[in-house]
Amino acid sequence: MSENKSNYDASNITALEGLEAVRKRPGMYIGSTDSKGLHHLVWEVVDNSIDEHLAGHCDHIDLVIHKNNSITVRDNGRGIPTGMHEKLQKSALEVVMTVLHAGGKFDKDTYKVSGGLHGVGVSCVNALSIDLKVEVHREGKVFEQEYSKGKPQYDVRQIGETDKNGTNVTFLPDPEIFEEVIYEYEILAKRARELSYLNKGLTIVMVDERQPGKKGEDGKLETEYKTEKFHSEGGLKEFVKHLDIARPSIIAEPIHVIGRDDKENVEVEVAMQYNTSYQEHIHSYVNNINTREGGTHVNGFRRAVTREFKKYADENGLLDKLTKQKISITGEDFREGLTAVVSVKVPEPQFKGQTKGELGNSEVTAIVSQKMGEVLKYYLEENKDQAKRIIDKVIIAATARHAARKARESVQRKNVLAGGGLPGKLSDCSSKDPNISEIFLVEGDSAGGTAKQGRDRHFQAILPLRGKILNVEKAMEHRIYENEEIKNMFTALGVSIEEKEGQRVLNIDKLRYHKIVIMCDADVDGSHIVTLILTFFFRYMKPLIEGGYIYIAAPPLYQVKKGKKSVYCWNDDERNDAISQFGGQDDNSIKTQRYKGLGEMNADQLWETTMDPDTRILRQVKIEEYLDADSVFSMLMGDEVPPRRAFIEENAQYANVDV
Ligand code: 0RA
Repeated sequence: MSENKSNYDASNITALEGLEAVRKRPGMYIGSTDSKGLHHLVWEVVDNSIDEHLAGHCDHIDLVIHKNNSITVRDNGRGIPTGMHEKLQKSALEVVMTVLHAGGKFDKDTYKVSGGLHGVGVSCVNALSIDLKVEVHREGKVFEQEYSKGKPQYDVRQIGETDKNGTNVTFLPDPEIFEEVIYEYEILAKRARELSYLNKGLTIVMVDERQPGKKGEDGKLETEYKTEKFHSEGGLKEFVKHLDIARPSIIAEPIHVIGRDDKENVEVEVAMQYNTSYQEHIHSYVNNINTREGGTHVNGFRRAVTREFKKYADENGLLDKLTKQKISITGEDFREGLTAVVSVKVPEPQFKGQTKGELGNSEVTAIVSQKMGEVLKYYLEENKDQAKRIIDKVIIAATARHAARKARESVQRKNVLAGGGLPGKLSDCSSKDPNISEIFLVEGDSAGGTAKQGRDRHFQAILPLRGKILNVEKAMEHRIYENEEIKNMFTALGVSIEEKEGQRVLNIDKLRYHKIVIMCDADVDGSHIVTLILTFFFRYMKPLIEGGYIYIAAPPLYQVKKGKKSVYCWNDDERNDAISQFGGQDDNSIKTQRYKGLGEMNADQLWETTMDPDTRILRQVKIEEYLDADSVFSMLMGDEVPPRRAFIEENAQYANVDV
C-alpha cells in the first residue's frame, strides 16, 4: 500500500472539500445536530449492513454502544471492497469512506436502503466523527484504516488474515458538531427491533457497555453488559402481533402475504389482523424505510382489502341487512380495527410528498393489489368462520358510522338552530380574537368556580368538565357525539367534523381560542382525567394538537410558609430547598400545605400560580412519534390489562406519584 502514499492529488482535494462541506453544514446532510442527528449516524452505517442482508450476504449485525458513547457496527456481509480504485488511484475502501455518495453499490438489481430516503453514506458519518476506524474482513485478509474528522490517518493497511467476511466500523461523534454525545439505548433498540421484523432471519445483537448485564438465578451476571438479541422468524406476522399487544384480536392468526413480481423485481410482504378497537393502523415500508405518508403500495393494499371483502360479503348475502336499512358500505368500514404492516422492496424507489415519506412508483399499486387479492380470496374461502367475524365487524362499523353521522349532524344542526349558542357552562372571555384568547378546561364545577373568579375575563374563558369524561378509546363513535362534556367542547371551541370524500376531517377555521389549557389536580385522578381528555383530542381533534393549540397547566403541589413569606413548590426538591431557606422548617400550623386539589387554592392563588401568563408554567402537548402515541393511548385506555400494568410500572418514575 506504500505506492499510494498521500500524494496530494486532485481527488484528495475533492474528497476533503466534500467532507468539509458536511462539517460546515451538517444539518443539510443528517437533518440536525441534536439527538436525532446523532442517532441518525448509526443508521447511516447500519443501513449499509442491511443492504448487504438484502443482497443475500449478511445475516448478523452487532451494534455496540461503548462506555464513551462511541458506536461499533459489525456485520458479516461481503466487506467493503479494498482493491485499487482505478480512477482515483487509491483503495476503494478509502474512497467509500471519504468521498461523498461513493458508498454506492454499483449494481442496480439489488434493493437499497442507503441512497433511499436518508442515505447520505458512511462518508458523512466519517466527516462528523472525531475518530473513526474501519476494519474489513475480505478475501482472507483483514484491512484497516483510521480517520479523524474524515481525514485518513494512514493508508489502508493489511493487519492480518481471516476466514471471515464483513465490515466493522467504530466511530465517536465529534462533540464540536453535536449538542450532546449521549446515545439512548431505547431509540436504537426500537429501530433494531423494527429492522428484525422487517428482515426475517436477520439477527441484530445490541450491547450497551454503559449498563451491566442481567443477573441470572444464581445472582451472577449472565452477560457482562446489557445485551439484547433481536431476531424474528415470523417477520411481519410477529410485527403485527407486537403492534396489537394491547388490542385483542378477533381472528386466530394474522393474514400473511408474501409475493414477488419478477418483471418489475418488486417484493411484497403484508401481515394484517383485525382487533376489537375502532382505529385503523397501517404501517408501511419501502426497502425498510418507514413511509409515513403511505403511497402506491398502501393504495394497492387498501384497494385489495375493500374489493375482496366486499365481493365475498356480497356473494354470500352477508350485506343484506345493511341494504334493507339503506346503509351503504365504504372502504373505511373495512379498515376499522385493522392493523397491518405493508412492506415492499423496490429496486429504484421514488419518494414524494412533503417529507418524502410517500412512495411514488405507480407500478407498485397493481402489484400489491394483485398479490393481496390472490391470498385474501383463498383465505376467505378457507376460513369461513374468521371471514364471518370480520364481515360482522365491518357491518357494525358501517352501522356505527351511519349512527355517528346522524348524531353529529343532529348536534351540529341544533347548534345552528340555537344561533350557534355556546354551552351554558362556558364562562366566555370578552375578547373575540382567537389569537389572544385562552380556554381552560377545568376538572369539576368547584375548581371551575375558583378559576372563574381568578381569571382575567378579558382573554380567559372557563369550561368546567364534570368528573371523568367519556373514555373514547372504548366507546362507539355515536356515543361520543351524544356525550354532554364532549358536545360542550365542540361548541365552545367552535370546531366541527365534516365529511370530505368519505373521510372525516376536523374543521378548525372557526377555532375560538388559540390556547386550550387542560387544568386538573396534580394527583393520580387528575392525571387520569388529563389522559382521558388527551385521548379524546388525539382521536377526534388531532389537528389541534398538531397545530400546537393544546396545553397542560401545572398547578403547584405545595405552599411553604414562614411568617409573612411564602413560596409555591412544584416538586419535593423545591419544597426541601424552600424549607431549608426558611431556616430548616416552615412554621405553618397545618405544616407545609399540600394542595390536594385545585379547589383548595383560592382564586388569587390559582391565578398567581397557574393562570397568570407572567408566572405560570404551561406544557405544550406535541406528538413526537405518532406510532408511539397511538400505542400508548391504546395501552392506557384499552382493554388489555397486562401491557398497561407493564407500561405504568416502566414509566412510574416519570409520573407524579400522589402522596
Ligand atoms: C461498497 C460496495 C459493496 C459493499 C459495501 C460498499 C459495503 C459497505 C458497508 C458499510 C458497512 N458494512 C458494509 N458492507 C458493505 C459491494 C461489495 C461487493 O460487490 O463485493
